[in-house]
Amino acid sequence: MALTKEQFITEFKDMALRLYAAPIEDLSSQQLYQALALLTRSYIAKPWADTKARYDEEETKQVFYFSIEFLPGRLLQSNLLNLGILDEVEAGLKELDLHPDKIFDAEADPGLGNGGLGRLASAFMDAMASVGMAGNGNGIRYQYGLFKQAFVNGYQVELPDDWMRNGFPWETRKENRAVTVKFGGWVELRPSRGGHLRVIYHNTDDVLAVPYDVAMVGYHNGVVNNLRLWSAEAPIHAGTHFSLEQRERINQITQILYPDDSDNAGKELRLRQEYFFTSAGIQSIVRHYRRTHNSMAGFADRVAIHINDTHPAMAIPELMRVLMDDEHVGWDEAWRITLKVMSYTNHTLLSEALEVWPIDMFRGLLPRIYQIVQEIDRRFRLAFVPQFGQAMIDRIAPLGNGQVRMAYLATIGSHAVNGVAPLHSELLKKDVLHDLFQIFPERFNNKTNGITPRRWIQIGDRPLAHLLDKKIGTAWRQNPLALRKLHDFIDDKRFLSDLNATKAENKRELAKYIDQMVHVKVDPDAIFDVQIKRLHAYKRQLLHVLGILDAYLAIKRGEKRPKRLHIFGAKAAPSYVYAKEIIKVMNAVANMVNSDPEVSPYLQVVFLPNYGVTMAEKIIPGADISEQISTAGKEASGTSNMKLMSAGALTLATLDGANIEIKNAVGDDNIEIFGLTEKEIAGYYQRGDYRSRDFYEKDPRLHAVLDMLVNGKIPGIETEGRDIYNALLMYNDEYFVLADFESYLAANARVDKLYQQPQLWAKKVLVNIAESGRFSADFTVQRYGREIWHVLPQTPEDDGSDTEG
Ligand code: GPQ
Repeated sequence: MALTKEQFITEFKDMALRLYAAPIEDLSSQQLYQALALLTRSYIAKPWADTKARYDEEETKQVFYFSIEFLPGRLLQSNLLNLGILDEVEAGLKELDLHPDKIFDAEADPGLGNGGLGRLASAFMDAMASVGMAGNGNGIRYQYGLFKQAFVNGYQVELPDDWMRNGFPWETRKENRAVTVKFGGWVELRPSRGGHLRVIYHNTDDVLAVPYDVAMVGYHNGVVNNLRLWSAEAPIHAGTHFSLEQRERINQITQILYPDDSDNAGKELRLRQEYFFTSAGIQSIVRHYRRTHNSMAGFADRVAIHINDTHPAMAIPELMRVLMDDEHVGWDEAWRITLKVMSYTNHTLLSEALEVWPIDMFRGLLPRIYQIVQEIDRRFRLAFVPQFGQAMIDRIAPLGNGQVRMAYLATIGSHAVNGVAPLHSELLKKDVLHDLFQIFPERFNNKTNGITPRRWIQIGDRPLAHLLDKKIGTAWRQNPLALRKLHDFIDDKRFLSDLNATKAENKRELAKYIDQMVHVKVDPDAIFDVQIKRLHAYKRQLLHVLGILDAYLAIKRGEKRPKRLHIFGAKAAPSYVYAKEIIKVMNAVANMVNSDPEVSPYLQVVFLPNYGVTMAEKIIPGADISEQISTAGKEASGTSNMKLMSAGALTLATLDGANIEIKNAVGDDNIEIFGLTEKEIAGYYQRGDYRSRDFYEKDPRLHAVLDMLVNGKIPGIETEGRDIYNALLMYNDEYFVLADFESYLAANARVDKLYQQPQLWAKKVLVNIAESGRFSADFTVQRYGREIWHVLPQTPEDDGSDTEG
């Protein structure tokens, strides 16, 4: 859109006055933010309405991305950027003597997700709008987002995230689009005159699902898509009254986000949440379709529904229910439509994350849905037992062991199933969904994850963005593959030193931020070594900590090393005891290292509390090293690996998830790989001959480091140190930390050496940035659009996906 600085100033002052009856000089940063957000929203309104009208008019096939998590990050800057008015607005604010950053910092970060899965959903929303795809989100409007993390005496403490305290200016309540979701009760099936069944519900608990829509603004293209978040409210029936307790129970459904990342706790409220937003989404999609069509026959040509992991897998039986019970479509036709509409992404191989629900709970809460799942199960068995045998079908039918098995249901009810990086997609076929792959090989495919460079470079890393503009022009902002032009300058010494200078500037900024956050003065000349992700045993923050302890001991012995600053950000699920013990140890190690005057000139450690999208924007630009050190075969993809690469950090990694794609993209010389491969680890499992203690006994450095966990050298970790020591030595180190220790240290030594050669280092930085464009989510959603959702022509353009399996 077009907006001059002068226009903006007038309109902004005007908006502030209308809202607060005061001149801008009298307003707080929060008030200025609200005024600016509402003004921005007013710019979005027209293209938002126009986009919707156009989709309806042109009968565009629409994608609905169902996800129990979304992590959009702050929206003000990104909306201004995508509208194309960020520069004008910032210039205007400055002319008014206001500080844009202070205003941007007043925005709450909607933490409606845990980690990678939720962030991916939001990256896809941004990408779909930006490539002009008709893509809608469907999720939950949690009143409280992911807990805020604080450290008290080094222990994680969880505080409520009251993110809507000041309201959420980006949402629009659409009470005219509310639908009713039914729970519990019992179901009566009665044959009716038309020959179809009439389904009568008795004694149900009804919940009103009210949608709140959030605009998803496309980059410089006038497209504005919709993210629909559902909130639970008591229905308004004439003659029905709800007690406070009943209202409380209803409100609970959308009150809190479950804080478990990759873990299924089997709680009934969670099942309620899943059905709530899934049913609301399906009902509203069908209702909208039926406003302009007399039958459901063409539904699958207009609608694609994608389920982000299995949390929304009830979309399959729910769509069947609506098609049969409300629209009177017969089973076979309903199943044909459902299969064509539905597709599913799996995000993990970890068995504890695969959702299963006890049949009793499921049936009690969703009697009609359970009936339909039973029928899916019956027909599946009928169709495939003859060819594949009872034993195999028993293993993979939707119902078994007294449970509803959501990953199997999702695979059986979708026309496409994908993993999120080639290794992950291969392992799905080999292990977790092996039997289903035998039956439906054509459904399985890979779609490597992606990120949005608009947020991570254009907004998050302005110094780099400007340097790139100067050197290769601005085409990369529209098409990140244009970053490959950087290769032309691999021997341009001036440019290489500019790259280093830009990183140095970012590191000084990050050092200031660290000082503000945790009051530690860090040396901006150190190597900034970053590990930012959820705390989980398989991600092996512990391996990183053991590496730090080894460096500590070496420095104590008098060894000189290039200075390193280790930066951590990580939340642990509140119920995940082992992860929280690791957090305590990380904080204790940080304290010990930073307060030791012999050590701190060479080594510093900071653990920034409350890591999230907004903090990531501050950390990533200042990173020299990206630690991606999961046990091979455990990290489905990872996405912080892609973000850090695009900021020019060198990846220190195992051959896991999308690290392998990064290696293929940059070449072996521009990444540091170490550790066991997935095959080698599978070999240990098969033979059953992994003995962690052997590594402890053979390697004196490892021995010394592990002993530190229990010999009192690290103050305050008596219990935690002992538990971790035992997990590694008495319980045989489930995640192969000890097996990878030596090669991890060797890789770190190579990094130290490389960093001594600034020009060589800068070349590696250059190659990483140059090759990061292929990981843009724009390309990822286009591949989904062509190959799964069928909303784009089949002909692939050059999207950089030359390494994809
Ligand atoms: N992931 Cl199953 C989550 O963030 N939460 C989950 O519940 C599950 C997976 C992650 C996964 O661990 C990462 O490797 C992926 O990069 C990410 O999903 C997005 O696919």
